[in-house]
Amino acid sequence: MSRKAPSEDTDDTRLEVSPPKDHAAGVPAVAVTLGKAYEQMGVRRTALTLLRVNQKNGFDCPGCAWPEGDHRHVAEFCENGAKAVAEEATTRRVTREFFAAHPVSELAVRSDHWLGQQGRLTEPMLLDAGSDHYEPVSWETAIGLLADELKGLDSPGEAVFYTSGRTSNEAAFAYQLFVRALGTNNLPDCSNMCHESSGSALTETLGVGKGSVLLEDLAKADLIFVVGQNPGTNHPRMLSALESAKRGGTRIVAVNPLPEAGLMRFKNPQKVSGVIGRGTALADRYLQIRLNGDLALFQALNRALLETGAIDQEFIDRHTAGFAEFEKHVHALDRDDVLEATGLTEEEIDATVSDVLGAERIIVCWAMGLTQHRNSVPTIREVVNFLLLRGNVGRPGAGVCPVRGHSNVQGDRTMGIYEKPPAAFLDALEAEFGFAPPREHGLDTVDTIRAMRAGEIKVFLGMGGNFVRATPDSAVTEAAMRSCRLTAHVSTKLNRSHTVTGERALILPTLGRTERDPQESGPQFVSVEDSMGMVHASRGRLPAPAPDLLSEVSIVCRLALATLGDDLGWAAMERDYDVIRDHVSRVVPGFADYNVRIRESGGFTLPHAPRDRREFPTATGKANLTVNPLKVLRVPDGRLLLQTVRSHDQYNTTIYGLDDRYRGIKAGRRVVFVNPDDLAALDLADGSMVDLVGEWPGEADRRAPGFRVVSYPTARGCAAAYFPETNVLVPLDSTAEISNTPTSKSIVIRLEPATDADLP
Ligand SMILES: Nc1nc2c(c(=O)[nH]1)N[C@H]1C(S)=C(S)[C@@H](COP(=O)(O)OP(=O)(O)OC[C@H]3O[C@@H](n4cnc5c(=O)[nH]c(N)nc54)[C@H](O)[C@@H]3O)O[C@H]1N2
Ligand SMILES: Nc1nc2c(c(=O)[nH]1)N[C@H]1C(S)=C(S)[C@@H](COP(=O)(O)OP(=O)(O)OC[C@H]3O[C@@H](n4cnc5c(=O)[nH]c(N)nc54)[C@H](O)[C@@H]3O)O[C@H]1N2
Ligand SMILES: [Mo]
Repeated sequence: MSRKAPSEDTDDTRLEVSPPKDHAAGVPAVAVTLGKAYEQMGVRRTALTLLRVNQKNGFDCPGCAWPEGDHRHVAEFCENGAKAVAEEATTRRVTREFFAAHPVSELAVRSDHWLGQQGRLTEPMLLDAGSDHYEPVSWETAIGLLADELKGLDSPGEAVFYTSGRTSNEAAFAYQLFVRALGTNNLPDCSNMCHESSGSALTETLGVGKGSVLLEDLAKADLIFVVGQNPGTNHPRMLSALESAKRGGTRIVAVNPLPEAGLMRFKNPQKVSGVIGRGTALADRYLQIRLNGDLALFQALNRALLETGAIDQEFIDRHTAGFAEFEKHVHALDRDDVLEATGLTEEEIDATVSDVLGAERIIVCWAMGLTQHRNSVPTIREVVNFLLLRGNVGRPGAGVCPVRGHSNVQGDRTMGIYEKPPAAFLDALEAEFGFAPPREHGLDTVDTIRAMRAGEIKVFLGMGGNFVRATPDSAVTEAAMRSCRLTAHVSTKLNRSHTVTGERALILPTLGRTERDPQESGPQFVSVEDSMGMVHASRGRLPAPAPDLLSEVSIVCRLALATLGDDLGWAAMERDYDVIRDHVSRVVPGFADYNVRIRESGGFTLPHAPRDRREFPTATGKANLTVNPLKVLRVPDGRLLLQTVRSHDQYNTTIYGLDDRYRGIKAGRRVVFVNPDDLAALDLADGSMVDLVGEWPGEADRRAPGFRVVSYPTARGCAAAYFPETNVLVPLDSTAEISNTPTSKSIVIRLEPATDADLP
């Protein structure tokens, strides 16, 4: 029954490069969607599955966290959402025979693409000490073994519990409860590598670490900034929202070193006009900023607003703190520094000021282009300053819009997946469950790797995700992971983290979003929170891909029971997820009557004090204007600043295919995009083969070998290449101030002639 997976890794010798596209979506996107889906699922299953994505009675798309509107199209899916679904609903299977045929030493050298293409994991597997093969074990054995390791620790802090952002609210709540009942806050998550900088900046300045706009606000805005984000690939449904906003007269400013196709022009595949017309020109203004130039840009806009007096003084007086210091600092901003940092001209900045002056209501959207730099937190604080100056927080059509990545990464945080839980959350947990949760902060993602490297971590458990591949400094991280006694992963698909293991390793296969989840009390559903604080139910319809799979909730509850006994009622939580939701309703603010409201069509919106009432639960009780010194990031002569991005054919470390259609790349991933003037200055030809060599003071160079140079219209001095192949170049200690997020978007590199172009 299995559709055949590719038998060999595709190498990059067939790589084709053509000019980048100037628009996104439209007919090719639909064709690609259906093609990918048929390839993985066949025709009948494709129809059954894709028609259920994001429908009110269906499952939440595992693609991204962009919200669903009220008027859903029959097929509210996008090309990349469909790829995410097809990847999960594939009919290919990884069985015990597969593991018997493929030793771990062989799997370890396969590509990420090949590993992911083998299909769904079907039964628990154990890699015993000294063995080169995973072997099947019963759930009881697997969970018992993990529980015994946890019980045998000298202290619970010797274990870490990672979460990726697909985990449902119910599973996440049970998971963090288990971890805290065990006695640690070691709950690193993918957010630490993603929007942590947004959370840090927004909590400090507005009092809530989440976005302050709802979907309907986009259409009400006069001006929307899309900064450091590639929605055509990573949040395609956002393009429909931007398109309809534009039809209502909203202007859009795109700020990006790359002229991303989706930002420039969009053909809506859900509309006839999108299929036959030229589509909508999205960005009214495109600012080709240098990497890391955003703090300078927003500070320059702020200075212009102060100078022209075009600020909302009443809002500032009533609702903000820190204006005097902020004003003084911004007046001293050096114009030359701004031009150097941004790479923009005075005219471009002045024209953007005019856009701002002409706009009553403004929204700023952003993603990884703002969050993964050393100064990301100050940069996002400056964006908040910009919005506060004209009272653009807490009224319709205005606000902050960090566009979240994983489909439930925001919900996981709300449920308590956080290594630095606020005291109020722990108090509520204590009141509900009657144990004293640990108060000491736990380890985030980067600190987890450091602790592993220091030999302080014995057990690693991953709730989804692909820890060794998503994290920075691959060589360092892999060695760190191997120092553990036991590494275990709750996963749907095979990935690199199953091959870089501790002394022993477990694979705990689990159900996905798209699948039915029957428990003793009947069929269960789960719930998720999108990027705009909407909570809604998700019901899978497909049968389990194998008889032996457990849900994430079941795995957590059984592990907790085996480790801690049943004082907290794990068996009841597993039997009926309503029991978990009842606990949540008493612990997490905004979830009163969870079980009733989650059953209402479309779910419910969580409260957000700044958005709803212009109340700011910060240390000062007001929205904080902040002082953010500009330090121009100067790269030494002959070096480039590299950003690591997603292609159109991947979901983080999951590689769907080897094309990046909008950027003109076919059949290969080892490419580095460089501005033609930089190529000339470096005396390098388009198409030549190079190694990317990373430089970090005081440490040996890091090398990613064998990349093809692609002459590309990116900003001067800046390069781009895909992750995870380039994670080897991101130094573990190169992290953002305050948020500790790896600086995946600013890495100093030089290009050297390839040492061995045949390397992987
Ligand atoms: N299909 C698909 N969808 C996804 C994902 C996926 O991998 N595939 N991943 C999901 C996840 S977890 C996340 S977090 C999101 C990620 O969504 P994005 O943030 O859109 O993803 P990236 O590919 O990292 O793109 C970063 C963008 O920021 C720009 N940029 C980089 N540095 C700077 C800078 O200094 N300034 C400015 N102004 N721009 C900059 C880059 O040119 C690029 O356009 O997408 C989510 N959705
Ligand atoms: N250089 C560089 N590194 C980066 C980034 C970057 O821009 N540049 N981006 C960072 C960002 S924004 C993020 S969010 C992280 C992502 O880090 P992760 O979330 O750790 O990585 P993913 O690739 O999304 O994880 C994919 C795996 O999740 C498992 N999985 C999929 N669905 C489910 C499910 O429903 N349940 C369970 N239990 N498992 C499931 C599958 O086994 C799959 O192999 O990577 C970060 N790393
Ligand atoms: Mo992310």
